Amino acid sequence: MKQDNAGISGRFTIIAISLSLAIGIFMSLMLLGTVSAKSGSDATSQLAFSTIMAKLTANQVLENPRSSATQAKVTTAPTGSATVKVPLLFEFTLSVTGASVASVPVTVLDTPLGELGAYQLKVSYNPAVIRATSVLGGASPFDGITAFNVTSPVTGTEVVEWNHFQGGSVTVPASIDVANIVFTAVGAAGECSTLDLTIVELVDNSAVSIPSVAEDGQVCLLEAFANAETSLIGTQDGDDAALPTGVKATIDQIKDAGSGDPLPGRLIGSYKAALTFPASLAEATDCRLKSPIDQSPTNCSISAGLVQLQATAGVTGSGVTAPIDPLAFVALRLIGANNSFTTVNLNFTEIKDDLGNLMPQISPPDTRTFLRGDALADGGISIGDALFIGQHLVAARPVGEGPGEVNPVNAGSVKHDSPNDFISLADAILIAQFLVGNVDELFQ
Ligand SMILES: [Ca+2]
Ligand SMILES: [Ca+2]
Repeated sequence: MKQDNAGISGRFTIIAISLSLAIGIFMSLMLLGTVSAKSGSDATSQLAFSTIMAKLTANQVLENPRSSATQAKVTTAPTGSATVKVPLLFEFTLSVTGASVASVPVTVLDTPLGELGAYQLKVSYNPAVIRATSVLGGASPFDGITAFNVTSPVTGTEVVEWNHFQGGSVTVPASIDVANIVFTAVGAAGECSTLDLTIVELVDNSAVSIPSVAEDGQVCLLEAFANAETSLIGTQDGDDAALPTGVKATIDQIKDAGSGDPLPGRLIGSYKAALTFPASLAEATDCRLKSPIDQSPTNCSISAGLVQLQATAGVTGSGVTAPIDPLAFVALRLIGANNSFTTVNLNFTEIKDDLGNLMPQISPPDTRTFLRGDALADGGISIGDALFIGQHLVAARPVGEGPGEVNPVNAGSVKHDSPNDFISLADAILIAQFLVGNVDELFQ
């Protein structure tokens, strides 16, 4: 360009020469800077240039879409760009016994030409939720780490930083786990910590920096998987002066699903259940949800052979610990003959903790079998059944399901009362009348 303009006026030539010199100097600086950056020189004069390069890299990062494989393929940079990531959401299930420990993988994707010579990474997190205790290797040739350190540069934040280099020049696959950060849970279930990943260095087999993008993630602490031990029990409703007879549902204990260990602190937030029985042999006459799990949305509806139960402990995030006895009471009347065994089932279709985690019922359904008139629950009708009722009425014999106790449903259902059945002398008298043939097996 300078030669082409040599024949034109001297004034213009001077301008042209000046312009060329300026461009030349700028290009030289660019070249020097590139080489210096790659060689890792520490010259102070290159700091400004490094800043420019950093900005360029940052721009490349912005143009390189995160977490989109389809769009990533559009990248036209001849050298390509690698991605280093931690899981977008790592669910950390808390253990019941001992420390809760989990390994979170760190993955490098799409290194140009499969070259990954060495790296140094750091991840910051919330130490009130998780603490890094070590960093383990990933896949070969990055199946170990060289050095790691945990620091707390800012209050409320902890940083684990580590590095590793491979011994040779082995190429790596398009996706390789280069490390596993071992975290111990210190927070409570439901708490989360971001995993803020920073790529300190990522170099190829010639120690040349690889353009790269970091993808952050998150760790959330989850309650241990739990099951609910529940029961269905024949009883009288202690909240009613008339003491109607029926069955109660209870949640007795929450247990770790794996170990079976009790989880006494686990909160129960809500439940849904169904009580079922043959409509020809029994009917429900009342349904009552019991405090403290009696809040909306509720259901305590009665239909033929079915009572639906549903309630919550209150607002989302609240709950109560087991045992919950009673959860609900259903006044139950036997309507069949005194030779027809009546089986009642309680199925919890849903039990949730305060965080909404499901806690399935252990060995559903809970079952009880009743026989109308069999007050002492020995499987048949005899004068002993009338005796038991008589003794109960003078407070000499308790109501219950144990030996020597008066079965409330079997006893109360002999003579039907209104609106709900209860145990009275009329029940005992009807049994006696049946035994001498005054009434039939339906006590009519
Ligand atoms: Ca009996
Ligand atoms: Ca009765």
